[in-house]
Amino acid sequence: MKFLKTTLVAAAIAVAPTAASAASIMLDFFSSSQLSEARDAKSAFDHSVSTASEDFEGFAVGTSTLNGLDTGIGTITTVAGNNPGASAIGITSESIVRDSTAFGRYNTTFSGEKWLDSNDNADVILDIGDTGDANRLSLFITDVDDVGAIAFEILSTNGVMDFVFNGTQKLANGNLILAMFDFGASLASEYTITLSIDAGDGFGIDDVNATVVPLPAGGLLLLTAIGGLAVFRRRKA
Ligand SMILES: [Ca+2]
Ligand SMILES: [Ca+2]
Ligand SMILES: [Ca+2]
Ligand SMILES: [Ca+2]
Repeated sequence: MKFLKTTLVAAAIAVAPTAASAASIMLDFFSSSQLSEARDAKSAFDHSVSTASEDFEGFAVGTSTLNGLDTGIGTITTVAGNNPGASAIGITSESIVRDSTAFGRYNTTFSGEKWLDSNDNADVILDIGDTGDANRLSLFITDVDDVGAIAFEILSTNGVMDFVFNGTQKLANGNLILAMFDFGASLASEYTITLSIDAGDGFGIDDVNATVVPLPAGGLLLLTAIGGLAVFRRRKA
C-alpha cells in the first residue's frame, strides 16, 4: 500500500535588528498504523530534557476547555465553529477529554488512553505558559482534514514569528500528524499555538512536549528572507 509522507518546512526570521533566530515548523504525516514509528520520530525531535508536557492522562473523561483548561503546557481554550458535525458531544464550544477512539481520533501516549478532542470546533488554542528554557515543542494531532473542506492551519506566534500551514489534500480517516516546532532560541515568554480547521472536522491532540535541545555551536543561522521548502516523497508503508 502506498503511503504519502510529506514534510513541509517553513522558516521565518525575527525582526530584531541585531540578532536573528531561525524558527521552523515541521509536520510529519503518518497513518494510524504507524504510531510506533511516529513516537520514535517524536522522541528523536524532542531529543533532550523535557521542561513541560501534557498527555491528558491526569484528566477525568469529560473534562472540558469551556473555562480554559489548565494543563501541563499552559491553558487550552476552544473557539466554537458554527457547523458542528455528528461526532460533537455536550456543549459544542468545548474541547473534551476522551478515553477511547472516536471517529478516527485517539490516544497516542504509550500505555495511556486519554486525549483531547476538538469536538468539531473551529479552533483549539494552546497558550503555552511555563516552558522553562524550552526551545522546541512537539505534539501529535489525529484525524485532520478527512472530511469537509481542506482547511487545516497551524498558527503560532509570540509577536515576532508567525507560521501558517495549509493542507493541500484530503487526508485519510485516522491520520496521524507529528507537529514539531523549533523556535531556534529559548522561549522567554508565552507562546500561542492555534490549531484551526473547518468546523465539523474534528481532530485530537495528545502528547504535547516542550524540550530543551542544545543550540548548535557557532551561533544562530542568519536568514535574509522568509522562505519555504516543501519536500514530498513516496515510500512503501
Ligand atoms: Ca494521552
Ligand atoms: Ca475521522
Ligand atoms: Ca476538513
Ligand atoms: Ca477529522
